[in-house]
Amino acid sequence: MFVVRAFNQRKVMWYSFCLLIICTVFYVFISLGAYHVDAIEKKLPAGPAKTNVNKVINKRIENEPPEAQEIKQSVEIPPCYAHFSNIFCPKTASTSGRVNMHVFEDCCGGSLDHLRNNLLYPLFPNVRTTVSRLAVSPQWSNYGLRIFGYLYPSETEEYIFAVASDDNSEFWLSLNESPENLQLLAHVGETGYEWTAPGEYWKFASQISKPILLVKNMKYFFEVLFKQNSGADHLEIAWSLNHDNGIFSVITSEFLSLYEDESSLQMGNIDHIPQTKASYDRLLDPIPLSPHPVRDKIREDPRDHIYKYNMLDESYLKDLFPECHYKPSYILNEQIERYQGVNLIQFSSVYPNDYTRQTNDHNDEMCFYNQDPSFQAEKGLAAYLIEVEDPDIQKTDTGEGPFWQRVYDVKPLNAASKQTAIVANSCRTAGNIVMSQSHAMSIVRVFLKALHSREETRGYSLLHVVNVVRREDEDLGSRYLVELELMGPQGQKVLVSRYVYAKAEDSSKQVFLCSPKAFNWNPSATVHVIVAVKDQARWIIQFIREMEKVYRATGDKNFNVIIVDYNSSDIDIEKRLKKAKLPSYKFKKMEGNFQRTGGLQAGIDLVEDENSILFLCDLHLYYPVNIINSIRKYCIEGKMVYAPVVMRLDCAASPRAPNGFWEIAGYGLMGIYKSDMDRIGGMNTREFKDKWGGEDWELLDRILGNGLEVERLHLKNFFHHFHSRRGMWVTNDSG
Ligand SMILES: [Ca+2]
Repeated sequence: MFVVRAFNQRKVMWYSFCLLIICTVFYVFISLGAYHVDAIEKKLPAGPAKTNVNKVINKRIENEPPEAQEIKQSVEIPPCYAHFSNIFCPKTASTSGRVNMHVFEDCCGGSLDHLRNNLLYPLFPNVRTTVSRLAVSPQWSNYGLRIFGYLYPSETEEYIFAVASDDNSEFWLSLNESPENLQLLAHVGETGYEWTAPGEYWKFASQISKPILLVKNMKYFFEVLFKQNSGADHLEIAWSLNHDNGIFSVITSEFLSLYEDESSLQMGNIDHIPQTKASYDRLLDPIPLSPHPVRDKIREDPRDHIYKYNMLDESYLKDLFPECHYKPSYILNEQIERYQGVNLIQFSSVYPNDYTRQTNDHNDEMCFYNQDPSFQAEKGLAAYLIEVEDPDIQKTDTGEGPFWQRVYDVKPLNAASKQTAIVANSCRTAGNIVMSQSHAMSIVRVFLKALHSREETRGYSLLHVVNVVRREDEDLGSRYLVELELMGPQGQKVLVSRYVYAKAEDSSKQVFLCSPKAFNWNPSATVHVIVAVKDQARWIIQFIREMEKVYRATGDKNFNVIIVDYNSSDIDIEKRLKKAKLPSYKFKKMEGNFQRTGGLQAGIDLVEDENSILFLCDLHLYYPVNIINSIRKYCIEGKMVYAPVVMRLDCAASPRAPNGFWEIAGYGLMGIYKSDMDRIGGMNTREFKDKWGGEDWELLDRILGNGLEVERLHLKNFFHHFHSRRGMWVTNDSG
C-alpha cells in the first residue's frame, strides 16, 4: 500500500512536473504571440482611442519609406479576422453593400447650417432608408440627407476623396470604426449658393481631401451630409488612390456596409442613431456652431508668396536642356490693323488650379458646361448622371414624389480644364484655364529627370509643384514656365523657375524638353511702377500704401514707384512720397490738362536703364504682394510683355470676399521692358492727347506688330476697387 501510494505520489509529482513544463512552454509561446500581435497593434489604427495612429503612420511613410513598406506588408490581413475583442468582417449577409440614409424633408435652403439648425435633425428624419452607392439624385426639392455607414478599403494605400454636389455637401471620415473620430475631409460650399455639375470635383479647392492612409479591409465609419434647396440635385462621393494620375470613381457597394439595420426598428426608436461631430442634437446648444473650415476663396496658394523662396543657383541649371530655336507661329512681324491685336491674344493655362474662376456667378453654367458637347446635345447637367439599377430595390417610381434609393454613376468632369480659348475670351468669370494634372506632371517628370541626371542637382528632390504655366502653339509645341520647390541634399529648400519648350508631340508621345533660346527671366531686373494722376488724393494715398505693402512683404529693393502729377490741388504728393517706406521713387509735376498717355510717357522718360521693366498702371487697384515677382517672371526682354487680367470687384465686394468679374478686354495694365517700349515708339501721345479710351488697345497693336508676344493670365488677388465715376477726370473704360 505504502509502496503503491509512494509510487502514485511520485507519479503525480512527475505528471505535475510535466504539466508545469508544458504550461511554461505554452505561456512563453502565447506571450511571444501576444507580443507580436501587440507590436502590430502598435502600428495599426484599432479602436476608438487610437485616433491619431493613421496620422503617425502617414508621417512615417513620408519620412521613412523602408519602414512604411514594412507596415504595409505586416497588415495584409485576411478578409475576416479577429482583432482582440472585435471581429472584422468586411461583409456580412445582412449589412453589406448598403449604407444608411436619413432624409429630412420640408427643409429649405442650400447650406448644411439649414439642415443642422432644423429642429428635427438629426434624430427624427422623415425617411430611414438605405442606398447601395454614394451617388444619388432623388430629384426633389427642400430636403437634406444624412448618409452614414462603414467603408472598407481594398488596398493599404493613401487615398484621396472627392465630393461633388448640388447644392452643398460634406464628407466626414473616421480614422477607425468609431463615429467619435470623424474629421471633415471634403466639402462643397459654405453659403448654400455653391454647387457643382455631376462628377465635377475640381470646382472648389475644398472638394478634394488631403491623402489619407487607409488599411486594407479595416472598417471606417463615414458620414455624408447633403442639402438641396431647389433646381437640380445630386451628390457624389468618389475616391482614388493617391497616385499622379489617380482617377476618381464613385464609391460603390462592394466597399460599403450598414451602420445599423433599421428595417425592423420603429421610427420612435432613436437610440441607435449616432451623434457625431458632424451631426448631433443641438437642442441643448446655446449657440449652434458651424464646423466649417477656412473659406475657399481666401485660401493660401504657394504662388502668393513665391518671392520668399531662395532660388536654386543659376549655374546648376546651365545647359540643363539643349538649346532650341524659339519662334512660335503666332508671333507677327507685320503691322496689323487698328484694334485687331486684342482679337489675337491667347490665354496661357496654369497648374495647379489657382481658383481664379468665379464660382458663384449666375452665368457659371453658360461659361463652362455649354462648351461641352454632351451638355449641349442632351438635357443640360442631367446628361452627366448615368442611372444604375439597384437589384435589391423594387423600383416603385410612380412619378409622384422622390425615389430616395435611386443611385447613379458619374464620370469625372473637370470643367476648368475643358475651358476653351473661346470661353476664356468671352466669359468674364472663367478665370485661368487649368491644365490637367496628367499633362502638367508629364512635363514636371521630364524636368526632374534632367535635374537628376546631373552631378550638381542629383541630390535635389521634389517638394511641391508650385506653378506650371503653358502657352500652347498648336502647330509647333508649347512653352512652359516650370516652378518647383526642391529639397537639397542638406535639407535646404530652393525654388527652380525655368522656361522650357516642348515640341509638338509626335507619334511616340514622348516629351522632349529644350531650352528656348534667349528666353529667360531676370530675377533681379528693376521694376518701375508708373502711374499718372490728377487730384483724387485718397486714391493716390491708397496707391502709395499698396506699394508700401508690397515692399513690407517682400523687402524687394529692385522696384521703383513713379508718380506723374498734373498739378493735383487736393494733395502734396511729393511730401507724401518723401515719408513713404519705399525702396525708391520718382516724382514729376506736369502742367496742363490731365492726359494718361502723356503722363505715362513722362514717367517712362524718367527711366534711364533700358534693361529694366516698366509697369504701366492706374489708381483704384489692390495689388497682390507677389506683383513685382510676377511682372519680372512674365516679361522677357525682346520677346514678351505681360498683361495681367485684373478683377473688377462688385460694389459690395472686397479683397477678402472677392466677387466680381475679370476685365478681359482691358490692356491698360502692362509690364514691358524699357528697351522694348522705346523700340515700339512709346505711348501714342499724339493721337490720344485729347481722345479717351483705346490707347491700351493701340499700344497692344504695336506690341504684336513688332514681334513681341503677350503673356495673358488672370492674376489672383489683383483687384480693381469699385468706384463711382463722380469726380473723375474723365470716363475711361479701358483702365
Ligand atoms: Ca440645387
